[in-house]
Amino acid sequence: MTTIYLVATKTLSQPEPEYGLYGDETQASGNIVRGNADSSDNIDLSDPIWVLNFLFLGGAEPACLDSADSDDNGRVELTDAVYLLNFLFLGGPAPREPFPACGFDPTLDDSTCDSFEACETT
Ligand SMILES: [Ca+2]
Ligand SMILES: [Ca+2]
Repeated sequence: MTTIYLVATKTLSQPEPEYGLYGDETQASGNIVRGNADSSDNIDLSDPIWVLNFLFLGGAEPACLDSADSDDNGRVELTDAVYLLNFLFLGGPAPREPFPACGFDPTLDDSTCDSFEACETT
């Protein structure tokens, strides 16, 4: 019997904070990496699984819905998990900005972001 392991990890860079971009109008969107739904050190299979667990299995809500909203349409839904899987394993498009480095969500929408530990510098 042959066992096939599928592993995909994309390590995120952690740039120096860009002071001056932290205007009041962007504070609400937080400093995030899109697609890193579980706010870990990287984007990997655990992120779409986190989204699916939240949506369908009663798992914990991501502290930062903006990071889980891979396609930046303002909602966290099945398509965001599919989007990530397509990116990780099928060469699909990368998550919308901010990605792959920490940054502010340029889109005003209903997604919220209470905290995103992976981009906290202190
Ligand atoms: Ca992650
Ligand atoms: Ca979405």
